[in-house]
Amino acid sequence: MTNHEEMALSRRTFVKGSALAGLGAAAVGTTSLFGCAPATEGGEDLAATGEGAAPADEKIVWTHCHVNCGGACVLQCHVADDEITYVESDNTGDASFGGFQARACLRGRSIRRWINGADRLNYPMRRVAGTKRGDGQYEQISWDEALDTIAAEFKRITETYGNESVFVQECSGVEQNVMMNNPFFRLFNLCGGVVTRYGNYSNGALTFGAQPFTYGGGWGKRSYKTLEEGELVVLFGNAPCDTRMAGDGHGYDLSVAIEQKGVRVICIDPRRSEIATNHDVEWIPIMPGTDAALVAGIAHELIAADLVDVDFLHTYCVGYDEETLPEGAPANSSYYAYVMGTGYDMVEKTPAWAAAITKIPEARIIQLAHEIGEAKPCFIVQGWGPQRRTNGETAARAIALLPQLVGQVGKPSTNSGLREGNGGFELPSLPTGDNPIEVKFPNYLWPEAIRDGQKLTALNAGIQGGDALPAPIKMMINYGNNMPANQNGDINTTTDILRDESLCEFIVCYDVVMTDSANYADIILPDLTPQETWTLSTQGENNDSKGIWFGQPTTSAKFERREVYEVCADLAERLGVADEYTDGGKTREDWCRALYEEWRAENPQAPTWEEGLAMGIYKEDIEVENDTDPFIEDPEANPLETATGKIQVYAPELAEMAATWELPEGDVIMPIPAYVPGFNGPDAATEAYPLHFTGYHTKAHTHSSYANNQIIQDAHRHNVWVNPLDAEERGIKNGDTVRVFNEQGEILIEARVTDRIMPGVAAIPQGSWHSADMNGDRVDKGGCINTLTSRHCTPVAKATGQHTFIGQIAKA
Ligand SMILES: Nc1nc2c(c(=O)[nH]1)N[C@H]1C(S)=C(S)[C@@H](COP(=O)(O)OP(=O)(O)OC[C@H]3O[C@@H](n4cnc5c(=O)[nH]c(N)nc54)[C@H](O)[C@@H]3O)O[C@H]1N2
Ligand SMILES: Nc1nc2c(c(=O)[nH]1)N[C@H]1C(S)=C(S)[C@@H](COP(=O)(O)OP(=O)(O)OC[C@H]3O[C@@H](n4cnc5c(=O)[nH]c(N)nc54)[C@H](O)[C@@H]3O)O[C@H]1N2
Ligand code: SF4
Ligand SMILES: [Mo]
Repeated sequence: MTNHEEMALSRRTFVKGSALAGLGAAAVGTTSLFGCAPATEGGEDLAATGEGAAPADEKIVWTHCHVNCGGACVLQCHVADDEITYVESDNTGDASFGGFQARACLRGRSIRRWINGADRLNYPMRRVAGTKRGDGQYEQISWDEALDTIAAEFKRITETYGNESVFVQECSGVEQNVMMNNPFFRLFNLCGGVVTRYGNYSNGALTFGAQPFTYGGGWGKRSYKTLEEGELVVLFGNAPCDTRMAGDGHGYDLSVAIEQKGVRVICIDPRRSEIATNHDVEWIPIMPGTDAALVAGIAHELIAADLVDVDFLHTYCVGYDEETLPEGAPANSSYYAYVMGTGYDMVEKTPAWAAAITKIPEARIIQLAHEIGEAKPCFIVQGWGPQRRTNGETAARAIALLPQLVGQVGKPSTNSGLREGNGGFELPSLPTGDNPIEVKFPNYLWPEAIRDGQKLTALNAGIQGGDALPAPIKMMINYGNNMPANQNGDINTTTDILRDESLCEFIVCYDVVMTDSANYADIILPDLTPQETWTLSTQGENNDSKGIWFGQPTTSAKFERREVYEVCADLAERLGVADEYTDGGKTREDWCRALYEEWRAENPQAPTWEEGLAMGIYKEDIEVENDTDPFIEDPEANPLETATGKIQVYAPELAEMAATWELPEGDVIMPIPAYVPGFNGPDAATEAYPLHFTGYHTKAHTHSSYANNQIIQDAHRHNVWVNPLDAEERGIKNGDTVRVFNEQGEILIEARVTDRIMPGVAAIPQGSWHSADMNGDRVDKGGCINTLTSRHCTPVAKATGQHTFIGQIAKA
């Protein structure tokens, strides 16, 4: 339920609305239970930032943006009459190369429009009896009734099906809020535990399916702050000016390196991202899902031109050639054999072979091989786009192989071909205690864990800590995530599963806004945002920078909104574990103080909690680490955490999985990073669905968060990118409304006809709010990409392959 028009409220009308709210005068009914923003008065509107003269009683309250964009930017909220009047960001310190300011992007600066928006949840609600999940009929209840119901359902379900049937979703919506490690875990771990997930939507294939078998973890990563004058940077599916937008983020630092250090950047991506548009950066369009083919073609040319660092590969790696294959590997299973045509498929991976698959001209592949082979140092880095595809693991491992081939990893100013590195402070989180239940499932498969339960096994679904899932999911807590009807793959299938109340018997949604996912809950709880309570964050997942932000409540809690730690304390009371849960009566503020002081015991130079609160933010200079890695200095004395202790071009663990796992048709696990197309991959287009798609993360929102701010959406519109050639064939003009459809479903969306996307491929940003009549035609007028994505996951980590799908576009 989005009400975009109502979002553009002026300060004057807003204050009036909240004064009413303060009197507790909100009408109660099934449609007026959320939203505190009256409609715009007289079309008047003010900019998202800064407005008018400051009232006399104004104060500044420091807090930070909390969403999952990798940032965690500083917000200085100007507050008067118990309302945020406008928002500034970090304007302290030095923003030049080496220094940093954690400046918020336009999303963070507009946060009061989210906090005060029409979609805001105000009261606990329950699904109206007799209606189905998805019908969207809710009625207000008291907190007591809501919490009594949740506690009673938890008891009933754990007694009937066991604690293994309770699942708490990931809470990426409140990611940058390090003190409050989802308190539901702390609560339920005191009550017998819950089934847990492994992996994540962000980098599941890379982190769980690729890097453990290559480097034994996230080894060899460095930040852009280590770049040398004029150095070559090659970005694979990494769009730092779209996805690392914080003032101390990778986008800013790479931009500064381009401008101030003359760094040369090549960007390999099916779409021309912001960094390749706004800077002197070369864009090489690539057919999505084919990075491993490009790497093989480059490897062929490196071999032909004698540019391979064979000494490096022989000293530090296993499996590049036959002589370094690990024990037990069959003959001709090395990467060299694969490239030269004596490997498993007996095809030589010439640049011409790669050109046909990647759609990059042969001459450009040859030139790229020379550029990479001759650049010392060279910084090769992938984003998470290539691995968010159905062949994600092999793509991620192939990109990581490139620096190995030229010996540009583990040395100063290089990168391991994984994502770029971060440095900074790390704070402890709210302790969750021990979970007595060891079984875990890959997080992408939660709908299947509801539907198929015990049918999910170690060999067919990557279940860990047991041979199979011991029980289906019967109770689900959705705190701070918008998975059910927005962010998870294949909304139509997922919501069918959720509508069947004989499967998952009880669902709680605990959010700040009325999302479409909330419509699948039995109970909805209204949260405070971190800006309305005590919070604490580090600099976030940014470049090398060090900061701590001390967040205080900007205003009092409005309506009946309540924050999660104390709500879980009330549940703990009902479940008989209150004293253990609160550790003898600690409040959220007490925990923030205690955890901060625990950290300060190791960092005595930092301010005390009270001093920190008075300062709002605390920053330290960082010394960027750029030494040769100990493994490179002495590989025998400092082995990597792989099975062989070396960098694994050939991974014996993957060979073992390939031999024993039950894979769906089309899925392949390879011990070397060979090119395989994957499910619905580059060879899968059909007459009915001739276009390949890619998703991406957009500037206009962080997933679905901020996507209901119409001012920002107007500035950066939600649309499907279509190449002029594909548009012409379909009679589509820029700005037309089009249907995008495939076997999963159909959306309506605006077309953007642009040569920023290669022919044959279309791109849709993820995160737009799903909006469909689910009892009717199910056509999604919100243009949410996950109406079109599939449930097919990656072969190794069983992670999301949501960037891969095929479909068709037609004029609406
Ligand atoms: N503004 C903004 N910032 C965000 C987020 C957001 O929603 N909005 N989300 C945050 C989160 S949680 C995450 S996980 C990260 C996501 O960060 P990423 O996963 O790195 O972002 P994506 O946009 O999915 O992918 C990066 C690029 O890869 C390209 N790409 C897709 N498929 C392929 C392929 O097969 N090969 C190649 N070479 N390129 C490909 C896409 O076109 C895109 O430009 O961003 C974070 N930052
Ligand atoms: N097709 C496709 N799908 C994708 C992706 C993709 O690239 N393509 N990317 C995936 C990735 S990488 C990720 S990380 C996920 C992210 O997906 P989600 O985890 O769902 O992330 P968000 O939509 O940002 O936020 C989740 C919810 O948290 C709520 N929220 C925000 N602040 C608060 C708060 O203070 N308290 C509470 N209780 N709730 C709050 C928001 O309103 C929102 O409903 O999406 C995944 N989905
Ligand atoms: S959305 Fe990300 S970049 Fe923007 S202000 Fe928030 S944390 Fe910073
Ligand atoms: Mo993510």
